Amino acid sequence: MTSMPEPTAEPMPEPMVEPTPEPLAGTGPTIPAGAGSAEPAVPATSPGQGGAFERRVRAVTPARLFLGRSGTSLRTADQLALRADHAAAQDAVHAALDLETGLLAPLGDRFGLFAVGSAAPDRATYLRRPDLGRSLSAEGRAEVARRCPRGADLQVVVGDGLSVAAVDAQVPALLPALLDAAREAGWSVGQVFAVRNARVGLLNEIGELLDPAASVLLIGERPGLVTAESLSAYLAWRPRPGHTDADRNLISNIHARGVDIPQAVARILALATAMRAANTSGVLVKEDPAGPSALTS
Ligand code: B12
Repeated sequence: MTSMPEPTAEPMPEPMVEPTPEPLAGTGPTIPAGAGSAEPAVPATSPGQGGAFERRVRAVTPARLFLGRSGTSLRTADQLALRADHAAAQDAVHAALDLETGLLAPLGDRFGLFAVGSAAPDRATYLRRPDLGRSLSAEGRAEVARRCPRGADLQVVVGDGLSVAAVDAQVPALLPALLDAAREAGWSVGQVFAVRNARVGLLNEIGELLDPAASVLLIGERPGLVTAESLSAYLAWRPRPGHTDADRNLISNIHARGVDIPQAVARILALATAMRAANTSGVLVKEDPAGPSALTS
């Protein structure tokens, strides 16, 4: 009986402990092509296969990465989540600002928050005519002029913008915190009001009408598929007709997975303080990379 040959003594490669970067896709089990199919075999992947590299990426972005797949398709759970987020984005754009019964109602009692309209008469027109969202309706202009004192150090305005969901989610906590912190910092604060069907360019008319030093417009951002609840604070120093985005600054991405309320308040006030120091706003004013405390001190 002949003895079996010894297995070839080829050295095994060292096992990889934590490959960098780890494979992103195509390393999972393979779904064989059907018998006689001309299609190549398609690897099936599922989340989690990226290991440490995937965890590192997930820690810095909520973007839809490493979703995995079933054959050539998204997995059902991911497909349903995508459709739900898309529906939320559409709802956020088309909803109406509700100061009477919604989440913003307590702000009416506490701060006298009231709403006026832009020159866009309804949501459908607003979406087609951004220019109309940049000025107040005639009645709105008259009401603001009647109810809001001129010449405040800081005038805060709430605009629905492209996401009412963002306003509902962020403004009930942000507005009181911002007004309190501004007063504590010694700013005189104007009568806050809301504008339906608002665009960022409204800041110019607010500046002309009320002559505040700093204006802050808290406005719903165009919703995406990560969140429909992201708010921006656009700031301008002594805004006037003819000013452009180059004369404005903003703190964006105020939402649960982005800039939180305390950070937003600190950054808004730090920017306003920097504008006051520079007597201007826009491209000549930058946030200090060392953080808001560096600007406010
Ligand atoms: C849409 C959009 C744009 C569009 C605006 C056109 C339009 N009519 O909507 C375009 C493609 C032109 C654009 C350009 C730029 N954008 Co932009 N934009 C956005 C986005 C996706 C949504 C903004 C939104 O919903 N605004 C609210 C609605 C209601 O406003 P609106 O009145 O309809 O539209 C005005 C604003 O969108 C404003 N705007 C848009 N971008 C910027 C950037 C700055 C610095 C300012 C002051 C104003 C501004 O311009 C519009 C006309 O006034 C945001 C992302 C986000 N998370 O907010 C980034 C965002 C606001 N943009 C950003 C940047 C950096 C820019 C650019 C400077 C990029 C560049 N290097 O050229 C330019 C500057 C614009 C300018 N006019 O000077 C940054 C701002 C970062 C910051 N904190 O300063 C953001 C947050 C994206 C990001 N990187 O995270 N943008």
